[in-house]
Amino acid sequence: MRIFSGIQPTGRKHLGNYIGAIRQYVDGQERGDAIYSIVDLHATTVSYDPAELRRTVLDTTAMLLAAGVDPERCILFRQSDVHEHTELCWLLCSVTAHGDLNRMHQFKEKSARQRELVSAGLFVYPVLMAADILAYQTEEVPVGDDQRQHVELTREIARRFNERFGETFVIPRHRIPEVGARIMDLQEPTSKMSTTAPSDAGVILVLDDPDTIRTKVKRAVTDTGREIVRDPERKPGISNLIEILAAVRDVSPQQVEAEFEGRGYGEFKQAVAEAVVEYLAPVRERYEELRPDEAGLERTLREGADKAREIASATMRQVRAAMGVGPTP
Ligand code: ATP
Ligand code: LTN
Repeated sequence: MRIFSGIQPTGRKHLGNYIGAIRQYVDGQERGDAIYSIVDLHATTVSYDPAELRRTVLDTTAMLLAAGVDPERCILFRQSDVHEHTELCWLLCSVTAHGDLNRMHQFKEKSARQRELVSAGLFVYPVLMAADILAYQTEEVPVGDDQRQHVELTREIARRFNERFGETFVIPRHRIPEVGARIMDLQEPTSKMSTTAPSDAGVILVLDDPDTIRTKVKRAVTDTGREIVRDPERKPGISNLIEILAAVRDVSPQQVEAEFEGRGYGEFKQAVAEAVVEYLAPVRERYEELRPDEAGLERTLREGADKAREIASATMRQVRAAMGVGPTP
């Protein structure tokens, strides 16, 4: 089974990214033929600093390796190293409805946040994501819940292409985890934990040191009442902590509720904090070892890109032939 996912380059990956996506990448290596891309071209759709972008690609590469993504068992590469993605993005624009792009939640949110320029790239962002996925004839896309709509659009683009130009693309499906698909901000548990949150207080970074994690969990907003039960409407704060503990321990939220029945918020938070500290510590340690070797990280990305290009270029030959683009094959 072909698995593909993309992740934006930042030096600030958080617990939501880790639980919702990164750890599914590691599992994917067991279940199929997995391809993961650090999507630097997506990062250029909002204001950014070029030198920092180069660095954050390496930060994210080291983070994925530290989490257990293994270039011997998957393909790991930088999106911009495989030019097929940009070409396919353009070609897919011809079967993408402007109205569909207009409905994308992420575009609405991100465009509202831009201070200087809402770029056309930000609008076309989901088409580039569709190109990433379809270039590899992907069957399964591991992502967090916030990417559901983008994967749905990718399916629509693939269907429309196949209808218009003949059977070319596999129709992919998302793989969204049952527990931890939408980890919420600890300070504002009605918004998802995000790199771009106004404050770091509610965001647990994978690279936070143990004491910072403890402080953030201790100060997490809780709800009125004393029961430790999941009720995202009435008790978003406690529900989020239940979800985090369940995900980190790999048990169901019901098991967490049962374990903490009759116990207080203080004790519960302490258990959550210690579980998260223990969960992230080995990743942080491996990251510190791996990140300084920039030449090694670049080599990993280059080797990954060579393998990815082979697959993507085969798809592009089919796409060009089907669309009547370029010389007669
Ligand atoms: P952020 O909002 O933090 O910037 P993002 O979605 O814009 O995240 P990525 O870093 O590329 O950018 O996300 C990587 C993966 O993490 C995606 O599959 C996304 O669905 C998932 N993800 C992001 N936030 C959360 C969250 N709070 N809970 C679970 N999964 C998440
Ligand atoms: N849009 C995604 C990142 C992303 C992606 C992809 C995810 C780019 N290309 C292909 C899965 C498959 C995000 O914002 N997290």
